[in-house]
Amino acid sequence: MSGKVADLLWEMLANAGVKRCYGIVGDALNPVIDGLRRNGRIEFIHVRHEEYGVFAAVAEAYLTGNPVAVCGTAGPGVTHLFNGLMDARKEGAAIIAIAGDVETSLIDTEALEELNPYKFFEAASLYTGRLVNPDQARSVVNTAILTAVLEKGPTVISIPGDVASADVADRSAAITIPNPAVLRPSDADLSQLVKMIDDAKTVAIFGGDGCRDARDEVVELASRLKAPVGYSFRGKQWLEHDNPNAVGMTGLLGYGGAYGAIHEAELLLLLGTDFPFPEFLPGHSVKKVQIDKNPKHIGRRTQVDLGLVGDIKATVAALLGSVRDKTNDSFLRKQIAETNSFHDLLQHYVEKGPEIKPIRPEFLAATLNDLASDDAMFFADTGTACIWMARHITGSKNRRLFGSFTWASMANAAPNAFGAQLAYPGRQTIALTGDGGFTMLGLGDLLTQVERKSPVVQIILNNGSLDFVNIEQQEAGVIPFGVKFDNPDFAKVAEAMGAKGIRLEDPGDVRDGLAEALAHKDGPVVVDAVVDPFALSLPSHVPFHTAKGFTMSMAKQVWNGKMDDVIKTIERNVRLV
Ligand SMILES: Cc1ncc(C[n+]2csc(CCOP(=O)(O)OP(=O)(O)O)c2C)c(N)n1
Repeated sequence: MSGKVADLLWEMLANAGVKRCYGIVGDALNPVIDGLRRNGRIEFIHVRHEEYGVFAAVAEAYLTGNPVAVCGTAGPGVTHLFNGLMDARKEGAAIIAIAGDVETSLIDTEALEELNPYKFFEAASLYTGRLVNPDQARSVVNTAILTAVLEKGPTVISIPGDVASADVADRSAAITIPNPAVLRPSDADLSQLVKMIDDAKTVAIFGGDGCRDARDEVVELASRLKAPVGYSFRGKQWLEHDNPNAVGMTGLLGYGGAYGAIHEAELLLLLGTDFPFPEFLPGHSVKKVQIDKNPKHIGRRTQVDLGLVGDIKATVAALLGSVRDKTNDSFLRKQIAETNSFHDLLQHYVEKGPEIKPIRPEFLAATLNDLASDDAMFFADTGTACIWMARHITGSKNRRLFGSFTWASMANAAPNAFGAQLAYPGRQTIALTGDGGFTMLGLGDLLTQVERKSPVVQIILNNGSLDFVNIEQQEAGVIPFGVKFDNPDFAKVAEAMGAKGIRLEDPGDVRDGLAEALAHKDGPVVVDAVVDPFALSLPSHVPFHTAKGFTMSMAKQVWNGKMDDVIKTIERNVRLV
């Protein structure tokens, strides 16, 4: 290794397991990028928008567990990273952002492209180090890497070009990343929990991403307690498949018996979840116990009767040795029956789908679910794609479902899928994108996928609107506004850009079109699916304000002469078709 700060930086990142750096070059970054080129161990992924690179990196980091680097040049290149870094923070992805900085002689002079990295990254970054002296390099890079990996989130190293190209005295690039410790609650807390479980006639479980490596333990606990298991979107992929006690999701995307299960149980166990919609969680009528390895999560979404700090795997394993099995399964059977009847309801537009034009998104998603491979990776844009993925894409041991579930940014799915495809070449990678989301960020970087011949399948829900907000506005009882726009034929656009384009307008073409897209291995595919913009989605449990909001919105639309839209919405959602 030659002896510049930039060399030490890349060598340490490579030693920490970083395989890729996504970003765009620029003059402030030149000495840094030159170091990356010299090093040769980390692949540089040139993207057309820095934010796209970060979303790709977030998916790579989340799925592989490895840290991933991103970079942007001083000022605007750096600000383009920001939304993606917020996503990394919320989704818990270990990202190290290399931010170009102005020369040290210009710091604090309001120089061209200067920004204060401490202030700017404060909301997103778990640690920000600014290298103003080569002697800081080893320590700052070490801290940035360890913080990102162990605290699972983004960190920033801000580097002025003159420091990057300066000689460094301490060249020790070895880096030691300790394995996380096993975290288990105290015996006294566990005994209290065992007593609460044994005393409760009925127990329900609601799990999140914290159950990622604890699936078997949670499923066994549920089986022994005859407890229905609901989950957040992040928990779905771990807790739904091969689990006879699974009862679906609650919240706006909700389906199945989850809402009833968690509201009607005597005791609710919240496992590894920071579920952000308190209005869908029960109040004081249900006793609640929350277990999470992050103590800050305890009780912040809803008041709990007992909070335990621990890994779900270790904690539930400890419980399994102590709790008494329950014998009465009538509560569980009731919630399963509820779940089954909701699944039947969901099947309506799936079964009718082949006859309904415009294409029903339920039918599109269910057909995709049917055709995709058992280890496919699915990514949903924030928007209605989340609803259809939550309800119609089933997980399996090897399938993965991911999105901007906690930050809820638009335009995440296509870049997420691109990053996943780079990490797992050849594995089926499917982005369900909104037309708003795809034109926000996915379109420009389709060129990146084309260049790399990445076989990413992006399925655009072409509904000519920001439909999720359209639904939200109706829920709130206001007249939909600012949500409609015109689209080109995305299949033709994709073809012009060098990708494969498939346009789906007729429901009869859906199955063959999707099968063709999934079979295409030579590069990216864009499926332009013209779907029903009037398809509504209501949660399995409709809160009073939501039902009232819809009625109000419909009434106001009638008064404002939008009778056509009202009729179409009603007609297309009350099974007249
Ligand atoms: C960057 C960003 N801007 C705005 C929003 C608010 N928002 C959430 S969903 C949504 C609509 C998404 O529309 P589209 O991508 O077309 O998907 P659809 O809901 O129509 O399926 C909007 C505007 C957001 N979450 N993120």
